[in-house]
Amino acid sequence: MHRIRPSEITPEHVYLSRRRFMRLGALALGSAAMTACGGQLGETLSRRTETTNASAGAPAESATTVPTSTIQIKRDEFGDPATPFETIATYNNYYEFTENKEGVARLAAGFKAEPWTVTVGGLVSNPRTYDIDDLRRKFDQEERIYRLRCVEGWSMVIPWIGFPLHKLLKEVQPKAEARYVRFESLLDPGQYPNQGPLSLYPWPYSEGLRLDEAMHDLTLMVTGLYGKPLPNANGAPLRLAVPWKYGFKSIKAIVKIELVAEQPKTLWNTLAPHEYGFYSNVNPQRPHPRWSQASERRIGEPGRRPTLMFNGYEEQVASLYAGMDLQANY
Ligand SMILES: Nc1nc2c(c(=O)[nH]1)N[C@H]1C(S)=C(S)[C@@H](COP(=O)(O)O)O[C@H]1N2
Ligand SMILES: [Mo]
Repeated sequence: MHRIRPSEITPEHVYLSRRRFMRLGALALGSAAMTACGGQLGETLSRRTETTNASAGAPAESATTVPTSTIQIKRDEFGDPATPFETIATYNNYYEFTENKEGVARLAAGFKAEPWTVTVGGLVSNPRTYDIDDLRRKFDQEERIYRLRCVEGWSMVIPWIGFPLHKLLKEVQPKAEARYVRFESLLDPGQYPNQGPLSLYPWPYSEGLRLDEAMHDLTLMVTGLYGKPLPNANGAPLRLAVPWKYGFKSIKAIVKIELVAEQPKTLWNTLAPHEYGFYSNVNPQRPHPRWSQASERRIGEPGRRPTLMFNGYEEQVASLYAGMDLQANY
C-alpha cells in the first residue's frame, strides 16, 4: 500500500507571503495573464495545465504557450491529479444558497466575503476577533492538496491554500476544560436565498470537532484554492478542510469558533442523527443507512473507485481513534 510520511502529504507545499498571495489573486482575475505566470505557482488552472500537457512533445503552438518543462500538474500523494479549478468552483454543496450543486456558483457570485470577521472564544484564555486580512497576514499561507469525499459518494482532489487550525488555537489558548471546538457559519437571509423564513434547516450551519482532531496538523483553515483567494461557492473567505472526514464537516463561511466542554450539536447531526454522526470519519465499511460507502465517483473520472479508510489518511489519523468502536462512534 501507499506508505507516506506526513512530510510528503503536500508534495508541492508552497508558502505564500501575503503580497504574493494577493498578486496571484490579481493575476487570476485577468485570464489573459494566466499563462504568463511561471514557476512553482504557474499552474493556476489545472484545466489549462492539462490541455497544455496533453500536447507535450509537440512544438509550441503560439508565443503564449507555457514551455512544457515548467508545467506541473498538481497531484495528491497517490499521484491522482487535482480536479480542474472550474469543476471545484462550479460543483458545490452550499445549502444556504441552494440544494442544486450546479446552481451555487451563480447565486454566490455577488456574495460579500469582505469585510469579514471571525470571533474565537468560549473556553479560552485569550479570546480574539480577527479580520480575515489579519489571518492571511499572521499565518503563513501554504498549499495542501487534499481529497474531499462527500458523504453522497463523490470526491475531488483540491489544492487548498490555508493554515493549520492549531496555529490559531495556540494563539487563543484553550483552557483545560475545553474538549471540543464548535464552528458556526454566517447567518444572513439577505444574502442566502435558502435561509428565508420558510427554510426547514436549523441555520446557521454549524459543525464541530474534538479538540485533538482540531489540533491535528491535517486540519486546515482554508483561505484559497489553486493559489487564489477562495471562490464564494467554496466558502469564502474562510472555511475548514478536514480531509479524513465526510465533506459536510468542512464548514464554509465561518464567522465564529468556540471552544466548549461538551460535544456540540451540528446542523446535520440535528437533522438526521442516524445518518450523520458527530465523527463522520470516512469509512468504507460503514454504509450510510441509505447507500453503501464502499466506493466513490471521482469527479472527472469514469466509473467508481474504492473508498479508502479515513479517506486515505489512516496512517496520520487512526491513532486519534485508538480503542474506539468506529461502528458505534460514527
Ligand atoms: N456552510 C456550509 N458549509 C458546507 C456546506 C453547506 O451547505 N454549508 N456543505 C458541505 C458539504 S456537504 C460538502 S461536500 C462541502 C463541499 O465543499 P465544496 O463545495 O468546496 O466542494 O462543503 C461542506 N460545507
Ligand atoms: Mo457533502
